[in-house]
Amino acid sequence: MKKKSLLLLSCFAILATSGWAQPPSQPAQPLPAPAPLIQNALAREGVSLNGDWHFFTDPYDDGGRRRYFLNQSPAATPGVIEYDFVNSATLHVPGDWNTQRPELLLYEGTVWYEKTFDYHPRAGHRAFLYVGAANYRAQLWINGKPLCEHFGGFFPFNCDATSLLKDGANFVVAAVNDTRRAEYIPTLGYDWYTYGGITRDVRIVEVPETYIEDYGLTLQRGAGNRITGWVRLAANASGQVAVDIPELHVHREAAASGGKATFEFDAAGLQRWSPESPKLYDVTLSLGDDRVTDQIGFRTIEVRGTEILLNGKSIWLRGVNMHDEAPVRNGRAHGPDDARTTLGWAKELGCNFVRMAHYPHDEYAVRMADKLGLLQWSEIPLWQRIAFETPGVLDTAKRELNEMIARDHNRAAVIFWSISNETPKTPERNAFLHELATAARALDGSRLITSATNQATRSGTTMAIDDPLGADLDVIGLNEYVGWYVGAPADIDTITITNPFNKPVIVSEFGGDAKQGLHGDASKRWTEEYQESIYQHSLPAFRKTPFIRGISPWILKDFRSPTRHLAGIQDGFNRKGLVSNTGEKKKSWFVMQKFYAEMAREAGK
Ligand code: GCB
Repeated sequence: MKKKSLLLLSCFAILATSGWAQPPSQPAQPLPAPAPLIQNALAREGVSLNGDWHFFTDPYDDGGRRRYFLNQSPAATPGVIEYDFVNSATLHVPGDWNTQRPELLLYEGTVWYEKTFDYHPRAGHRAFLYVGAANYRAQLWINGKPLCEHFGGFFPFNCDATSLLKDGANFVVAAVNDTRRAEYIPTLGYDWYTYGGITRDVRIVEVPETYIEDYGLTLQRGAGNRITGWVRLAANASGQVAVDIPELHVHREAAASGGKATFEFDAAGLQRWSPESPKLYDVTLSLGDDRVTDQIGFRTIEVRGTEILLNGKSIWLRGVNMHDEAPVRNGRAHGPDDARTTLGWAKELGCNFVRMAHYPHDEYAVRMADKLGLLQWSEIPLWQRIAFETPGVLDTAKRELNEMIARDHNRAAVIFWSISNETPKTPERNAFLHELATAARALDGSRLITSATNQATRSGTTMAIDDPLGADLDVIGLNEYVGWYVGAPADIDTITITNPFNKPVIVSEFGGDAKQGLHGDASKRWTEEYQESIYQHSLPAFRKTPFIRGISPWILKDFRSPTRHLAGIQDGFNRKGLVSNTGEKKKSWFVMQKFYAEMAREAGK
């Protein structure tokens, strides 16, 4: 062989061992799926892994091949190791990466995280790694061994780490990738920010070998106090299960066989949950050594013709939309303080209802809504242009629906499961959403199924809701933007909204942008006065339409959106908030507040 080609060959060999000559690839073996979700995981025994995690970015997705999950030390490992978690910078978990470091604001791709922690396995217990949410794809390893992977940015998951954890120092490595993809839900584009990272709590959750995986308690529709319930044990185990509600002097036992026990009892003296009196009871479920206590409210929700009945009585929903962004501070919300502030604004506005758009919010917010008495709309992120025809997408939607309901099905505040927002009425979409609505109803028949549609046909002074999806829903959400995307604010004065379904309608969105502090003539877009006039014209129109049984303006607070570029006005924010992103109230806030005070007075609330 010639000298020159020998040299080339040896160069190639060096490159090959250092990794450069191979194409990047993910780990060869897909990681296992998570275990079934442990209900109320945050109330279980365990160890928090919140705090600082080391990280670095991996824009070329090279880390699987380079085996970053081994967390090797460059000093202590022979050969060339070109990463070093210990000396890398840190990100706080929970938290999106975008707003923690300026250089990550626009980063989209993979970030590798690592945390070393002390752990002492408990005899006779299983240990699960619980992640409240990681956007979008999360792959996890413990002590260099594969743990699991999860897809979907707004859902909790837990993976059985019992056999991987050891006594003493352990480490967990996570590769989180937030790249948008056509077949994901949400898909390639949407009007909110793709906050990447581990955005909710991480914890080791400990349960006995035989444990309660999930449970549900529901007040039966009707006038009585009959509660039905069920408990599911992991791995289809058998055992004697008990439910206790001390305040109601309830103690019931049931035998679980094949993993499931059911019970039914009358709760004499039960005080029903309502926005005016959001009563929660301590409910304890037990099975041998396993014991979990939850705070649960009891209420019924149903429809009768075009009315929504809460505890058998007609209710008009004084709502507001919100994204799961922190109040005042930038980035994703997290924890009870953020929830108290944001939902406190909704209370101050006079709301009895919030639409948590467009994906399941932080569990602390949902639990806070339970405490504060705010009825709630929960939604999967099936937003606008979803790849309805692509194989696998329906399974993804069903999985997300399942995971949303799995986490929150004991929250009294949640009355609506929403399956979609603003999708075009193609035959593929109609069939897809029909199946999804059926799946939602099968998962939870005690709540109402809804969706927000923008399919309405204008002709002359009529706006007709025109969407076959209505047939699959209990309550129809109508996104109506007269005065902003459609016509002028005063147009609504002469419009009659028609509804071909004998079902309640909620105006799930309406409003327009205003830059807080920008004042001018009410005919001038982007001013507080223009936004105010949309509200002034819209509210009487909604109020006089009998089948409209609630409204939720878009939106409580300005939020970050990468599609909003208007310099000096939007600057990267959707400005349809009633308050600015820094919490200042706009004129339309006061219009809404006054209207809700009137509606509450009228309802005697
Ligand atoms: C909509 C969408 C919502 C948007 C809003 C807007 O119809 O449902 O996600 O943010 O309009 O401001 O355009």
